[in-house]
Amino acid sequence: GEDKAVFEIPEHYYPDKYKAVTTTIANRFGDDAGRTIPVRNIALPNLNLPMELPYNEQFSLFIPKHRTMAGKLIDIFMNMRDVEDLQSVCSFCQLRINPYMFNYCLSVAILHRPDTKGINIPTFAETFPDKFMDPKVFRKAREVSNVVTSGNRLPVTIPVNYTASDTEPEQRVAYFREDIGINLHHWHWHLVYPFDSADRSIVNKDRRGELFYYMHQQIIARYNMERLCNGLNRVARYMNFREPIAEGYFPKLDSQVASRAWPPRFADTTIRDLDRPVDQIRADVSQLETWRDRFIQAIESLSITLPNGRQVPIDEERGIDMLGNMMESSIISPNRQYYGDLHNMGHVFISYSHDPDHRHLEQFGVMGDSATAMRDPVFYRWHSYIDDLFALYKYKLSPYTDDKLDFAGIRVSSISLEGAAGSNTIGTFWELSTVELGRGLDFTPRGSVLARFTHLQHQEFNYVIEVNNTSGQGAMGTVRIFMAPTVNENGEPLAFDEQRRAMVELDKFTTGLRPGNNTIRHRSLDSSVTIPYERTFRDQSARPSDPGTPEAADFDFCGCGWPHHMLVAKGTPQGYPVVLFAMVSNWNEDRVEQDLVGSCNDAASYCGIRDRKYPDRRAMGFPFDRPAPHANTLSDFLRPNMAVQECSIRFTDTTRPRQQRR
Ligand code: CUO
Repeated sequence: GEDKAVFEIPEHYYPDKYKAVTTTIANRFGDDAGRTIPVRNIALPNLNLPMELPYNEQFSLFIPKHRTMAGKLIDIFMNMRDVEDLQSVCSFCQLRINPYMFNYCLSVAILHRPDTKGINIPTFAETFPDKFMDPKVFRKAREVSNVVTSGNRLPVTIPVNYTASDTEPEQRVAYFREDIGINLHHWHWHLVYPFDSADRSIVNKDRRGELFYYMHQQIIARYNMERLCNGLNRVARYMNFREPIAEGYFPKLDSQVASRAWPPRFADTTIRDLDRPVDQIRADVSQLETWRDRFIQAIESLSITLPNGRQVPIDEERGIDMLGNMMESSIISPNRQYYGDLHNMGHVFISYSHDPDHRHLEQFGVMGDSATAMRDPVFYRWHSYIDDLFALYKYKLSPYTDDKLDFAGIRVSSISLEGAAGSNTIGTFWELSTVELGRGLDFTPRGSVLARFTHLQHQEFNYVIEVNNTSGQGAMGTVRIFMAPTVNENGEPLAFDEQRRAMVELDKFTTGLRPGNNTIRHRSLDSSVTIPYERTFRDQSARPSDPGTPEAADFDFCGCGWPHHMLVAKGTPQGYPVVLFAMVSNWNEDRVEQDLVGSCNDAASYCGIRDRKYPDRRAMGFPFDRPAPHANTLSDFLRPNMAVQECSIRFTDTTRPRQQRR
């Protein structure tokens, strides 16, 4: 049953304009009240800075001013003595602080305070569904909830392909860009890895800069495979900031908070110098170029200039991590003054290209918000370029030597796939699922309002790996599974260097190896990259029943993770050729000594583990993160502890309702 609680808020917490209606507000919620919780009356901290952002405006993590305000609010939330004080300050903030910023900062605080680990953060798609779907849905939802009582409501259907027609070639991959789960993952990732806070420990997480590089590199690899499946070229880097951006994007999203439509970007828009006093942004395009040149200079010279002018060498151990922090950038950049804020400001320039001087009083486009950025084709062009800059560094490293790649005495004789679509074939199709909209509507429906949407799905499968352990004793190995396209846009085989950069991580797990032959069977569902559908969408029916238990806490943190329904690319009706790769590396060289009890670690590949070290000592993307100039093809690269298998992804153009799938 519904157990709604009412918070009894000290009267002076209400903003003046609400004072008269305080009783009404109380009464309105009072109907449903199961119990009343008095909110502690505390000496309120100074909230002037975060209150500078108007209530009804958009909020962007990429805008330096917003970032500073959010950093301040996070610190306020982090510094509250206990949960009751936190609750008290929140009830004060709720009617005053911009809701997007409030939600973001509170979510960061809940994730990072030791005393809030069991507290549920409502899924973002529920809180702000307007960032994820066609606004028509909300009009329909209002009709439905006004007319029909909650038990009899039919779900509202979110249309497929509503942002562009087939005339736009980019529309062929809109199902990927506009996937709700993918956008939720990206929002969650940036929530777990904030750029800014006075509390450095929130930002300064183990290998955070490297994970920024790797997680986004993987997004590009995945998107490129998706494009190749759909007859599109791999994404073109956005590298000349003076040239127009060919792709337009018309998001067709409305902001319920700002009561505005998100602005579009027309085809062939060029970014321009920004002068928007309202956002306290004044920046020239040449600034981006200067930062870019300095970043490249650091890589060329393999040394970083510190604020005091000293040079520190970029060492192999920490290099990519430092570069990631410099690029993003976050407050742990080794020199933010000098290397600036290239990646974040790229988002800002692009998101304001339609109104760089605010003359039309427009807000930023979807590139300005981590919850919506992945919808826009230009996101991938920008991040391809970012990835190329990181790759410049990786090309500076010497190739892995045999002792890094080999695992003495361990031979992987084969890898294959078994599943419903036949051996070494993965079947894909459309699936129709349901998500709860109730919480995030700007009116208050009684009971639930469901929305149905269509997304890509695949048939589950098993990896079957045959490993021969000739060492004469038991061993522990790390199994690393990747998938890559085999041919380019013209059907020609990919050279090894292109193919290694196109490798998509599918899974990584530890396994014991008895002496002799071992058959390892591992389910696609258990991927270290993905989280299950139920967790992406916080399906309430799948939720551990007792809030406050460790399981419930994990459930809340673990919103970060690639959505499982997007584990593999769509494929083609004829069967899209891919190569599956498996390697077993020596666990003694991979392992990180730490206690994982009570931590959420099943999507660690792209998200890391809460409050722990990244659970793999190797470079992220190993063994494909470095070039191997001696290898012209993948087979040249193979060692006895690796195997490959040609596979195929076969797409069937049917839509199946979720429940009847298994
Ligand atoms: Cu995730 Cu550019 O970093 O969006």
